[in-house]
Amino acid sequence: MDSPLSADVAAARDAGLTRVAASVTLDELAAVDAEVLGKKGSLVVLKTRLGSLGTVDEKKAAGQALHAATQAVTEALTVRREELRRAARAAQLEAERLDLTEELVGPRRGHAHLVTQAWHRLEDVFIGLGFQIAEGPEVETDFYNFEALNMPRSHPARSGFDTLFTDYHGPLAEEGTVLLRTHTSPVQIRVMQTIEPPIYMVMPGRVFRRDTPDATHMPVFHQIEGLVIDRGITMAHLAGTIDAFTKAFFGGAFTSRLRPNYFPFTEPSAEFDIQRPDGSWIELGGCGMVHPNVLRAGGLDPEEWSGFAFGFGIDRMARERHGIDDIRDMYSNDIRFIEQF
Ligand code: FA5
Repeated sequence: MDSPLSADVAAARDAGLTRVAASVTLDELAAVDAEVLGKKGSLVVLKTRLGSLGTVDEKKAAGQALHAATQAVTEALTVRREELRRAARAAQLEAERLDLTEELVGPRRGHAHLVTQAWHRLEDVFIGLGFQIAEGPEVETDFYNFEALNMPRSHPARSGFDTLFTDYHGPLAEEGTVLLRTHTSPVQIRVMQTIEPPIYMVMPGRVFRRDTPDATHMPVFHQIEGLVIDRGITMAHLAGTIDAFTKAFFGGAFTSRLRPNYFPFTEPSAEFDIQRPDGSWIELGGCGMVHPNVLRAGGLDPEEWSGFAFGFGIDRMARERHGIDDIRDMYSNDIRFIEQF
């Protein structure tokens, strides 16, 4: 098939295919479709020349070539049309996409207060040491805050806790017996009353004292209480736990020590200090072996169970960790100070 018509068919086909491939919009492609395959299209008009060919074989061969060329261009158009449609859809989706990250560049977002951060970190560290978390009420009764902790009414240690009493009295409690808890130790009793030993629990929370604010005191502050009750628990377990905690919370360069002290609810009792890398010591809280009277108040037999407890100030720990001089600055509401942490 090497008549001039065949050459024209091949040329029209190749030109058509080239233009299909070069089209970058659906409109352009529709124009190519019309110009090659439309009524007066470059391939269609060639049909009119078939009649002028000499032999039947020539006509047949040219007709087949024309058909094949038309098919090739039609297929190329179909493939390219689909490609362009897909690209147009993608472009539209991109243009209509909602930018959900917009908020991030809008108003500045806040973050947890440094005492809340310390609270959460303490929980994480103790969970890592195998403890569970419990919480108790902020409004307590005299029984849980004092009596059950081996501080009966006349006990002189009560005066160490400058207590804020509520004026509630009624069917549930006598006048002067409902108070804002002065420490988290009452939660020890609540835990012992509800959970069967062995107990490995920490109890963070807010506490209240009639303390005048100064560089190391606030009237509203936070403590975290620890209670371990099991068989055969000794002072060595307490010292080991406090040291493991100190290193986990403050870092490996810190160490801890216990200094003899007195608390009515533990015997023996100790104050626990940590040593900074520069060698200086600071006091963080109290601890000791749970007093038998306290175990009994919690419903446990001191012959069977023993344990240790500790309680320290979260605000003081946050202050220490961040090297803040005055604890009052943490509650000053000065955003320039607070946002540093
Ligand atoms: C107690 O409150 C005992 N319940 C701790 C305890 C628990 C001892 C279990 C034994 C067994 P203390 O009054 O020392 O003890 O307070 C503990 C810690 O709370 C202090 O070391 C200090 O870190 C913090 N703290 C006490 N008063 C304030 C205050 N006004 N402002 C900020 N932190 C305080």
